[in-house]
This record gives sequence, C-alpha cells and structure tokens, in this order.
Amino acid sequence: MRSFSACVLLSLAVAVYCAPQPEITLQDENLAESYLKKFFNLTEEKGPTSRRGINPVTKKLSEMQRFFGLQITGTLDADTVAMMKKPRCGVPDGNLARFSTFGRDLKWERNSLTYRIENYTPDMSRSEVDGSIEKALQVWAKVTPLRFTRIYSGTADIMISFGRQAHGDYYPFDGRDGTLAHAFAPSSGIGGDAHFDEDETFTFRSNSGYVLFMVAAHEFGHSLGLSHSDDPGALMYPTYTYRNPETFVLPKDDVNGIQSLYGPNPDKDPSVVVPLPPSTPDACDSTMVLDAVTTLRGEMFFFKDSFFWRSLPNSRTPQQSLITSFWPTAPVNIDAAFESRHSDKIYFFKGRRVWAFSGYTPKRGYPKKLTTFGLPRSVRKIDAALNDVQSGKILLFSGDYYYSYDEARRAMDQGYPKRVDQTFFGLNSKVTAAFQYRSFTYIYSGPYMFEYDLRSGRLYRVLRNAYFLRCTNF
Ligand code: TQI
Ligand code: ZN
Ligand code: ZN
Repeated sequence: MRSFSACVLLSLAVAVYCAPQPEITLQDENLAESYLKKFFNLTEEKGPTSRRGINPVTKKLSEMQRFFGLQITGTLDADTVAMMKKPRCGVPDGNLARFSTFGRDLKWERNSLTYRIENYTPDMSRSEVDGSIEKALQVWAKVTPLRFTRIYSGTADIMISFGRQAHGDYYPFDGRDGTLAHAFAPSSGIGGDAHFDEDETFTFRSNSGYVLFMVAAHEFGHSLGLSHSDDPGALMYPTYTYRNPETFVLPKDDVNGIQSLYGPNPDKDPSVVVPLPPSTPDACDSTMVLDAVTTLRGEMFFFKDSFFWRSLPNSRTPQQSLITSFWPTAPVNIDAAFESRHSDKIYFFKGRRVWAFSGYTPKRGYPKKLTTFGLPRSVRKIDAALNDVQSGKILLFSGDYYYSYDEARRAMDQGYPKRVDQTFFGLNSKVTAAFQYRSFTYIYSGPYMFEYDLRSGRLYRVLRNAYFLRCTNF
C-alpha cells in the first residue's frame, strides 16, 4: 500500500493558473514538485536512485513527458508546466470536477476496442483473472459508448500482462508494494496497454492482497485517457483502498471524467435499474448535514457518508478521506462518534452497535451493544455523542433526550435522560452531531451548528455544518 502520510503531504496544494506564463517561476517549480509527487509517485526519500546520482525529479519529469507525448527533456520547460496546469484550467468555479485527463486529444478515436490477456498470475485462477479484467472494462463501458472485445491472438488495443521487475518497457516494476501496475495513455503501440506487477499478491475479492478488479479498473481508466483525481472517493484517486468488488459502483467523479472524453452511454436499457454513482460529500455544500464530529488526539474529525475530513494541524483546509482507508473495519454512515480522553480511544456508533479503536487499531471485543453504555434497550440508535472534558461525562443524544455516561464509574448518571432543550437553549430540532473543541460545545442540528459554553449555558453563535471545513471553492 502506498504510504498515506505521503499522500496527505502531497495533496496540500495545487495552484490554479490559467494564463500561459512562458517563464518558469518558483511557483511553477513548487507546482511541478507537488504535481510529480501527486501523480507520478515522486517521493522525498533519499532512495537508491538519488544515491546513484540520478535526480529523481529529472526521472519523473521524463516519465511525465513521455506520458503526455511531450518532448522528453527531463527539465521543467514551458510545455511541461502548461501540461501540469492544463487539467485544472477551464473548470468553472463551483464545478466540482476533480478528475483530470491526459489532455483532450489523448483519447481513443474509436469506441470499439480490443483487449488481450497475454498471460496469467498464479495468485488467482484463470477464470478469476478473466472475470476481473472483463468486469473492470465493463466499469467504463457501462457509462460510455466504449465497447470491448476480447481477442486471443495478435495485437489488441489494450494488451494486458503480468510481469515483474524489468518486463520489456522502460518502467521496471519494483518488487512487492510500491507500484502495483501501470498503464499507458491511449495511442498506438504500447498505448492503452496495462501491466501488472507479478510481485504483488492479487486477489479476486479478499481484503488481503490487492483486488485485481480494482487495480485493473483503475489502470483501464489510464488506458482510456484519465489521469489521477483529487477526489478521495474516486477510482482514479492515487491511493489503494479495499472496496468490495461485488458492490462497487463507479463514483460520480470518474463518470464525469470519462464522459468528458467519450460522452455518455447511448444504449442504456430503460428497464435496467442502474445504481446512482456515489458522490463525495462537498464541504462547500451549505445544506450538508454531518453524520458525526469528534476530536482525536488534538485534531477534529468530521464524518459524512463513507468519508471523513480531518483537520491537520499544519494545514488550513481539512483533508478528506474514506473512513475505510483509516479504519478498515469501521462502519460507514455512522450515527455518532466521541473520543475518550480517559482511555485514548475513538468510539463509533451505528444502530445498536458501538466500535472502538485505539487510534486506528480496532479494540478487541468490539463492536459491542449500545447497552454497554448503560442505555436502555429501547434506544435503537443514538444521534450524537460528546465528551464533556470538564465533567468527564459522555453525553449521548437520542431523539429529544440526552444521557450522561460516567466513563470512570462505567455507569449512567442519575437523573437522566434529560430533555435536550432543557440544557441547550435554542435547539428546536434533533441533534445530528456534537463535540467539544477548545472549551466550546458544538451541537449540530440539521444544516446548523450551535456554539455553546456548557458552564454558563450560553449560546454564542449559530453557524453552518461546514464552518470548520473551510470551503475553498468560495
Ligand atoms: N501505479 C501508478 C498508477 O497507475 C502508475 C502511475 C503513477 C501513474 N503516476 C501516474 C499512471 C500518473 C498515470 C498517471 O496510478 S500504482 C493505484 C491506486 C497504482 C496505484 O502502482 O501506484 C492503483 C496502481 F490507485 F490504488 F493507488 C493501481 Cl488502483
Ligand atoms: Zn510495464
Ligand atoms: Zn493511477
């Protein structure tokens, strides 16, 4: 798996410039660095390449130039900078296109393409490989006019093979992990081809090893002309996360990306119900209602659907990720979350169950029942949870009421449940999320967020759910 911390670091900022600037500025260099890190795996480590004296930036620049059919100079020239800036230009404000392509012209000119599976991995049965490849191509065919035909001899548009280390192109694989596979942008010859690193363990659907279907679907995105996406929910996002191939639906951002090149599928059968492409929650959506909010080790975590935002100490805008990329066994669409300072744990609530993690490590014995927190059996779910640092109590909200759980005593406090509006003045609809931060108590209700001082009971401000998420879209 690619190191996540690197990805966090890399996706900090990509400048948006549209006017052509012939001279290479310091900003261009910074842009180039983050671009290469983000899309071409450029790492900061002083690895064996740099010890041998080959500048990793030069190497990555050449790689990128080859990819885009630019002159391969290995230096940051004007064309290269223009290409780096390209996918972001012309995207109107407020349009959440986070995908990028290799350029408008790097696409297939025919809709009917052939593929050939040249060899097999011993990790899986042949029929599993065939099935994974077929299904991965169908991911794209379902939403475009593209159609794929398998051939068994000769040269196909998309030649598919497994190989290790040096395998006949200028991009040797790197052994286990690191690069999993690569694919070439549309063109004749090697264009469109997809190579899989045989030193990886590929699987049909297990969560150990890499799911071939997922890796292949991602690679075929490249084979068809898509580059990487900024959208952490996208298939073309450059981080591997396990997803169940059985229930996988191509996310909206990838659908937008591929349709920007090929258009929609013209022969959709109206009698077939197609699942709606999942879209990634948007911090700039003023109607958004968060599922849960909590602190964890000094940072804020905001949960929505399969995602969370995390406010990193050194970044002004929170980073969005899939819940499963941090807590693979945690539920999605959670009801509530809180941090126990007492035991340094994070708790997630969904329905009648509670999950606990020390940092990102699942705590043994969980998920447990809601009743472990002393809640009556009649409570089917809670709406929100917060840790009141002052009193050391965990407040659990359910409907019009809230409970107070004493972590030290491991028991519910006397006199609860209480009505929510008895303590939280101004709240007239259901609590949807809650947390404490810097001695303020934040109670979320629908698209609003109420800022209280619990000691005085005073309501300071009424804000929006996305207040801490700092929408950067203006
Ligand atoms: N291989 C890279 C990839 O396909 C090759 C690559 C790096 C690349 N930079 C690029 C391709 C820029 C096009 C444009 O992304 S990889 C994933 C994912 C890889 C990674 O081995 O890092 C998948 C291969 F998304 F999970 F991180 C497949 Cl699915
Ligand atoms: Zn290759
Ligand atoms: Zn990729």
